[in-house]
Amino acid sequence: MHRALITGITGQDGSYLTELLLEKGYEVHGLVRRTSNISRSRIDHLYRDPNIHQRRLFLHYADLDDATTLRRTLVKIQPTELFHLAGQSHVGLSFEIPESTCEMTAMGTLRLLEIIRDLPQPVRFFHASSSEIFGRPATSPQTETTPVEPVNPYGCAKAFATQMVRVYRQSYGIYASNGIMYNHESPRRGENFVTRKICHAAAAIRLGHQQELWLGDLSAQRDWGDARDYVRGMWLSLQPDQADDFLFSTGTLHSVQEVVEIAFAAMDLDWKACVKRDERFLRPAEPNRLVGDSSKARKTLGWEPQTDFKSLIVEMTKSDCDALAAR
Ligand code: NDP
Ligand code: GDR
Repeated sequence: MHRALITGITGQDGSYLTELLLEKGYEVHGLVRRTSNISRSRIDHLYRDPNIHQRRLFLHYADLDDATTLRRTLVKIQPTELFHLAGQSHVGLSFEIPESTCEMTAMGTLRLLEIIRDLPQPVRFFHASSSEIFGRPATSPQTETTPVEPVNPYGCAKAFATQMVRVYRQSYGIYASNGIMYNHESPRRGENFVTRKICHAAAAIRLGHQQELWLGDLSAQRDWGDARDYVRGMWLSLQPDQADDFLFSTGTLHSVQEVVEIAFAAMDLDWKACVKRDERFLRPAEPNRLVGDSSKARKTLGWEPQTDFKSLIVEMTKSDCDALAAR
């Protein structure tokens, strides 16, 4: 019996990973934190399905800074695989709230590793690391061995967590793997990440709900992939006999302006008439040329991204348009 525990189950990746694991016959447990709003829109369709919720999908309250509850939950569930995806995931915001970002993303990961170290039964641990650990790398594309040099609080927290996963693997023989993930998007992406912000705005402008879109640096570039490809990579990362680190990327850079051009064209709009620059969305430091070489994951795990950049942005824009039109 495969039993998975997912931290961050209500997030973009957590929701797709849950669907993938249920398809594969897993019993899935997810950690959720208490919030004033109980709507968990990305997993509501699973939660409302009586054949799934409380039969094959179970939710448990726990916050990443509550070691006692984390320990109790892990001891009770006895998962065979633990996917650790929870954390403050917005890079720009990490400049505003560096302490809580590090508390959750860095210390939260260490807390889980410490609990796993004491568990009587073995569990395979996956950590969602990030290309942000590389910051402004001297070489492009990056690989699993590129030196770590983060340029923002989020990247520092992920770098700490990534290295701790390696330390626990090497020192205690724990099965703990890092997936070094480059940007990945979907119609379920949070609305304050740039791709979703643009796709949502293009749809809202088309439908007359909004007139303008305010953005920061249009020339910023990222290696953008599809979240559904990347959660498959997360699962694949825990299948080899030995734990290891794997980098997941498409290997291609695109600019924020290209996202704008594709999304606005999908809605038959002239982006130059609608997009304005807003200094508030500029960051104190930007990473440089974050583009990954995922040869190791492709060769060792047989991982292959299946969606191209343009189709992804068009899908996201149309999905927002349909959702807005249905309101
Ligand atoms: P999201 O922001 O969509 O989801 C984050 C999840 O973490 C949510 O379920 C959130 O819960 C939960 N969470 C946040 N803080 C806490 C806390 N204190 N205690 C318990 N749960 C908490 O992120 P993604 O799904 O996009 O990303 C998943 C992981 O992968 C993150 O760690 C992210 O940093 C990392 N990553 C993502 C990449 C991407 O491009 N998407 C690329 C590289 C790494 P709630 O719903 O209550 O807010
Ligand atoms: P990123 O994603 O910081 O790469 O982190 P985001 O979509 O926030 O920014 C990408 C690039 O777009 C520029 N940008 C803007 N960004 C936002 N959010 N809003 C704007 O208005 C805007 N205008 C321009 C940014 O400056 C940046 O250069 C994501 C997250 O999922 C992390 O959790 C993950 O680790 C990394 O990807 C890999």
